[in-house]
Amino acid sequence: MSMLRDVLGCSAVLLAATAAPLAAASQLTVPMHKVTADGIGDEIGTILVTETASGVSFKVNVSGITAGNHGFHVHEVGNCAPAMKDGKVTAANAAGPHFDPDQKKSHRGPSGEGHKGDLPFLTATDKGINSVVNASHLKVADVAGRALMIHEGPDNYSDTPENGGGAARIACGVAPSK
Ligand SMILES: [Cu+2]
Repeated sequence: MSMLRDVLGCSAVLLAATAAPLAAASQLTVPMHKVTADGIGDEIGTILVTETASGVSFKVNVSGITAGNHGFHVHEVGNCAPAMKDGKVTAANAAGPHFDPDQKKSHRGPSGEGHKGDLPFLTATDKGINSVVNASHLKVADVAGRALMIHEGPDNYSDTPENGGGAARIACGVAPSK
């Protein structure tokens, strides 16, 4: 009997050890695509979203983006298709606004005080973007099933101009759901 208990005890420990990593999907790979009013275009790279001890890191590796700073956010809806905005078909507008579950209705950048989807802006060289940015106010679960968006313009982390000035949506990717 005591041997049986040992066997059962042992397998229970093994089960717990193998189940834990499966329960916490702590990394997502997001394929990024060019987006225009005509639709979703070529894949231009990926973003690796990883849960860390201090939030979430975004490892961005994309090409075909003009050199300079670009606004970068989590948008509400995991859909990169064009949709109507102010009477015009607009690139990736189906992704909706910045992820804002707490109804802050303010764009404040990565401080965590405004839209939860506000992230640090990205900087492209003439080779594209190859960098890592971190958001301490997020978990991977906040990103799952939503859209990651790169804008044409920079981001001054304020509401003036609207959404930090990023303007057009130029690259978009849907994060896998959990
Ligand atoms: Cu955005």
